[in-house]
Amino acid sequence: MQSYEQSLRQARKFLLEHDDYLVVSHVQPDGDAVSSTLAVGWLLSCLGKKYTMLNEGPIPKRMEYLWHADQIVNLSAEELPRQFSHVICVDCADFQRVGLTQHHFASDALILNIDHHPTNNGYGAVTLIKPDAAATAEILFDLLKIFEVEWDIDIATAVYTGLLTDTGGFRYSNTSPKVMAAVSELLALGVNGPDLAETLLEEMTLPQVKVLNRALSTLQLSPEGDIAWLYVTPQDMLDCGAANEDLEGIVNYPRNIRGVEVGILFKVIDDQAVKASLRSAGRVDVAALAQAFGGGGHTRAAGARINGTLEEAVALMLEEVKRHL
Ligand SMILES: [Mn+2]
Repeated sequence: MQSYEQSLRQARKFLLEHDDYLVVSHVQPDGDAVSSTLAVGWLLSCLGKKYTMLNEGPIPKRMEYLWHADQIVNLSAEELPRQFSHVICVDCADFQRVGLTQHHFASDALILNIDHHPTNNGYGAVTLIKPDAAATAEILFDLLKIFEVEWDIDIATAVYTGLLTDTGGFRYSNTSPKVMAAVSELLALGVNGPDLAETLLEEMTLPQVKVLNRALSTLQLSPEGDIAWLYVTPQDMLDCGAANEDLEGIVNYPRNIRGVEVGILFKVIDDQAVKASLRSAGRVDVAALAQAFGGGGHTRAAGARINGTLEEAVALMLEEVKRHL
């Protein structure tokens, strides 16, 4: 088993040795996914390398302020008519998380896998995985440090964004002394912390408030009061004019209820599939729970896709949660 320092050096070598990279992250990218994609892009631009940043879908509007955010190719709107031999995957616990972007990987592509999910299965020719890192952005903070590049406000803001969002505003248990030391450095570079917190964590769109209202009206609790769940249907999304990113944070409401150990948001995809977002108060490892359904994530925050109707998905998931309680 190689050390973290060895992995950092191997990743460095991978980035120096080749050219014309494809940088991708997971479907429905969150703050860490977007900022990690951009941080790798920023580094490659400093190194004078050719690179293309790509995601299966659009990046959330609230992250449009980030350096070169508009240069991440959105596969649902644009075409990318070629394949790449060198790919960097950030914040993707398994290969399938990259979604449709994988059609642009050459069959013999060399992959650099940079991630912090404990459920990462180690795909790729080079792996840089640190399961106790608060965010993939924290790993990029370390990686950027071993290059001769001069940090500016753009890269500092990108790294800060990943740290801020994956720690829930520096509140979750992953907010380590290391995170705060990094944050201290980033603030000293001029990052506007309060502005970013407002944009990324506080501000809500009207569709977001409307869909939250809908979701809350579906709240249910187990008889013991230790599991709480809500759901959102495609019709709710349509009626509220909500996008996927508007669902972010809703799952915290059931979990925040006193006495609840596991909170779940079920998002109905169609009559054959349901997406479940899981949050744990600490006693249950929801990553293990999600893995039972082919999903993954972190001990306290995870997700999975369940085949079946809403009723079937709820029944299956509740049964699995009870087994873990
Ligand atoms: Mn992350």
